[in-house]
Amino acid sequence: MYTKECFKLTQSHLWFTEYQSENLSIGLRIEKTLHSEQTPYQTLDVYSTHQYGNLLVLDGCVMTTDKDEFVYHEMLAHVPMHTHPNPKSVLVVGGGDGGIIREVIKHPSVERAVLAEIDGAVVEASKKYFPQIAQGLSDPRVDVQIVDGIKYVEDHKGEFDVILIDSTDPIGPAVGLFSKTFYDSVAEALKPDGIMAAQTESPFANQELIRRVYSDIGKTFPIVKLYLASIPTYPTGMWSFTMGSKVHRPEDVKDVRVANTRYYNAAVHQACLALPNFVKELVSE
Ligand code: SPD
Repeated sequence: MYTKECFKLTQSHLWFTEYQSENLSIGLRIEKTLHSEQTPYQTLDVYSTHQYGNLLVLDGCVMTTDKDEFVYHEMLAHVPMHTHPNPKSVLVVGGGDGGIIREVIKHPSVERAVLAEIDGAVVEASKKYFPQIAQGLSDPRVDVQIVDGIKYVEDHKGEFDVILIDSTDPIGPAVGLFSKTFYDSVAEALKPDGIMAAQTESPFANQELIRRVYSDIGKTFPIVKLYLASIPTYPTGMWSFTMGSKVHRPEDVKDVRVANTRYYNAAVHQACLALPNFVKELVSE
């Protein structure tokens, strides 16, 4: 509840603010700065916060927090991973914190999970400050490649059952990960019944991007689906993911194959595909 005490805190304490537009920002009160560096690709900051545990920030944008990371990582991974009947070979593009990899290797069918992350500093910071997120990176099935994900995808044709794109926001180094050219090469890197999914920002804040990405993925894949989850520390709290599939349909999933999840379950799998009318309008041709 907002009280006079809260107001005093806003005036006299240390806050991290993500400026999401000229009219909107989100703030988290900081205990202390744990790490700050300029990597070859972006600024990287780690803070400890009062409300959400440790917070990873890239180029001024919230990437993940200890307290709500499970929603994003489970939803980007498990909806497409369950849509595929037997995912053995998986590629994660971006996602250097390791959260998506942690979820992918919960699937017993997975024999090989490659992480293609451009910025090794994200991997190192995650191992140090987010050990519960990075824990899967040392699994013997996981191959961590510090490479340009776009190039990696171009160079590996027909190899993967599932490709997950855990990008930063569509500015700077991530712009190419939201392009039709990239989705075409993702389709080529997938096997004949492969599936891709990407994080595609907020239906309140990024409508043009969602429209374009949905249409581009729909031109490349016969099946395209947008689905939603609630992520408190991301702009507006309502977040979208877009899946492209060559054969399998997310609606046809009957069983959940992983038990240790905090957000995802069989009912959430179906429910996340149900779109509010204003989101439906965004993706209707
Ligand atoms: N504005 C938030 C966009 C988040 C994208 N990726 C987050 C990385 C977490 N693994």
